[in-house]
Amino acid sequence: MNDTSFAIHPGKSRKIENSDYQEAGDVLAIEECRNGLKARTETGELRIVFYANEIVRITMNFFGEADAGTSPAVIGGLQEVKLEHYESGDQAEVKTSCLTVKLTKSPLRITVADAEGRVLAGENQKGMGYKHSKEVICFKNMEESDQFYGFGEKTGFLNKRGEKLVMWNSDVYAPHNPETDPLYQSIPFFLTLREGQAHGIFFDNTFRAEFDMRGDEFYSFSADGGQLDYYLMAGPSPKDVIRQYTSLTGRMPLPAKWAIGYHQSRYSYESQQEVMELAAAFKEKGIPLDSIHLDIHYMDEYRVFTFDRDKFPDPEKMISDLKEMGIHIVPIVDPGVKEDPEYMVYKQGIQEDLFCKYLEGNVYYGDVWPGNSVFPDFTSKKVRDWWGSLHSYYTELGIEGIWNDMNEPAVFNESKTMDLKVMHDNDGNPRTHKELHNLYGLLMGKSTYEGMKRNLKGKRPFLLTRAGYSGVQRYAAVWTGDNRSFWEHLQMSLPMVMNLGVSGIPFSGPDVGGFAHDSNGELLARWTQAGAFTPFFRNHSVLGSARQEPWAFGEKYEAIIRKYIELRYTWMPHLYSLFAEAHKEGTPVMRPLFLEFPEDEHTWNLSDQFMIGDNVIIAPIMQPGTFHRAVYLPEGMWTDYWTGSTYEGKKHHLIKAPLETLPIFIKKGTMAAHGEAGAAGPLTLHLYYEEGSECSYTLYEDDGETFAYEEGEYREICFKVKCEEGTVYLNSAIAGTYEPVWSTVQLAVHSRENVRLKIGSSTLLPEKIEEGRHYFILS
Ligand code: MIG
Repeated sequence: MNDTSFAIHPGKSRKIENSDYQEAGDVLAIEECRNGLKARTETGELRIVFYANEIVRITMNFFGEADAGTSPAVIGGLQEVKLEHYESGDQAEVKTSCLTVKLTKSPLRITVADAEGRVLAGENQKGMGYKHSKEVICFKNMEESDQFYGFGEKTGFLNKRGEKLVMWNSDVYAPHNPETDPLYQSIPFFLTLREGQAHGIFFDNTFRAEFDMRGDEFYSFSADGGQLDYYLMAGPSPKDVIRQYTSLTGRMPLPAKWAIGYHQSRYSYESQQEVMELAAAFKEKGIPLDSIHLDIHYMDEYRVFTFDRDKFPDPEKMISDLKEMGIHIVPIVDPGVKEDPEYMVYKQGIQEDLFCKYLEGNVYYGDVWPGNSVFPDFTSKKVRDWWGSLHSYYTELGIEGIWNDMNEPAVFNESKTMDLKVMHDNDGNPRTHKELHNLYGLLMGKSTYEGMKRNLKGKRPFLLTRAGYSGVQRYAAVWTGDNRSFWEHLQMSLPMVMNLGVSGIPFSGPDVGGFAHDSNGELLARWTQAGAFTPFFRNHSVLGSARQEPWAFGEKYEAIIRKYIELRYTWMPHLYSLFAEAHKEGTPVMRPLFLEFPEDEHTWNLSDQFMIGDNVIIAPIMQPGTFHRAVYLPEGMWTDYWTGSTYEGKKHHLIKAPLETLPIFIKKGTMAAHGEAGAAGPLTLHLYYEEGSECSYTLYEDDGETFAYEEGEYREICFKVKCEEGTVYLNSAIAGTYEPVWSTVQLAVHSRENVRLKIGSSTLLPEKIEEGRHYFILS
């Protein structure tokens, strides 16, 4: 693993880039097609098709007709658009109300501009072309002020300007360094922020792909094969770009509420007794817990869809006893199926021809946990349906959540994955593993999620996945794989999860406490503080490492860890409302500050703070022995969540944060809803009073476990608030038929001065005033 100096021997010359680069030939003829234009070039075809006024798809096939088909990432179809089209001499132009695409015919160049004529993607000296008659590449001008975000799951800082990013789903146990790339997910999408405005590019090519953002004049994206096929999204705000990108690739379903609570995992809890003792310990210590994950040891010799009956004699009882304690079991399911003619899954799959195989017909075998194994061919609907239905094994035991691991797919061999020559069925349109590798995790997720959903008859499944491609958000939450119990990995997890959010995946998080290496009390306490606000919140660690349950490092740390797990539940109504927003708009729950303050350059590479929604800033401590940190607060006035002190925005502040304190700031003149763990306790709307301010706040609630919300059984309350002369004017609009189970709904106005509440024509005085909070009962 460790290189010696030989790696930089002067005799090892650098490969000469672009030596055999061929540009696309000139445009010979242009004709109109549905929602756009088709251009015949010397050797191939270019298609420019508007999916919406703000989204244009550009497809170039250098060697033949452009294929209008898409990868399974894309589910959004063509919307009606009003197009204008001009052509004169060497120039052609096609435009909607939001985007203009200009073509120069000789040499072929494409310039995309917005309605104001601002060039979003220009091509000067270089356009697009190919290498070695198969690799495709496209160059775009880079502007001095361009900042780049997204690209899915990447190490390093938030802003990817100056980086090269590779898309090839890879099982990387170690290391996860700033230069470690690629990891498990491939999300070939990025957002460019330029002087406060944003646009996006989604390069829908499933081959191994590369984004090179290192230059000053150009950036490029390329792939080892296929067409040059990309979508440009006009923005103009960063949130608009994410909305547009997720209109193409889909949004997350509403999560089961238990799935956004606290998860406890370990590689592995090895017996039924150990699991029951673990659950009892949480109860006894009064630490809220929603789920326990079962890693590979629960199975009978790593056969998926089995339990080891010696160690887990009665899984059904275990699961129902846990359910009574409010705890869900989430078992791991890997794609590798053990070669064993007496094992039903293997036998059926072989008999019905459901596993990945070579063109010649022989099944592909690879070594994973169960030894010699076969791999379901998820590119076939028949296989997806079969695999999905196998999950009745779990649902009949009362299981509602599944954890997919090793689905890059990972194989224990030198290439770390399946033979690239394997020919996937791809629903009758066979393609090599080389082409479809990056889709394996996505399609396993689709199969699993849809199968679980069928089997659960109206309940929301939870799926956690390691690998994925664009669109994975429709099926699964993502955890960021095998990190280590390093402070550096806590630091790295923030920009990683923020960029996943920008990339359309709002439900993700790292292994809290760190997976490999030994954690310690201080690290686990600080990581749990940050984890309380990452969308997916699971403590997980590797076999042989120091135990990492909340109490593992003694009472001092246990108390702090408990406090922050509880805080997660206090904030649940706010978080759940944000998940509802992610479901509807694609906007991430955990946000980089630039999403809300795109014009503020202090936010452009701010990697150690994040926002929850549009008004809460979290600034975790991520170094040992550190009890102060600098916090940047953007425009506005901000309240310290713990002390109530006010801080001025557009400034850096030195904030005190002893071990029990996670710095949290709430923008004045805004709201946040709090509840209580588990019980149907009071719902408290906190309003941080600011004289002269106006705000709106959308609270979303439903049963948290079924799809009844699709039938209107939800409650959405849109509050409108004005703070004027010591009076809070409150208006609310209600939608949906669900009756929430909150015992009461109260408003807590945080204000040093006396306040009154006005709803319509009635004026209310506070029921009580405590620590600067003025409480009003609303219902
Ligand atoms: O090669 O199932 O990332 O979370 O505990 C290791 C055992 C396989 C890798 C996952 C990790 C999990 C582990 N798995």
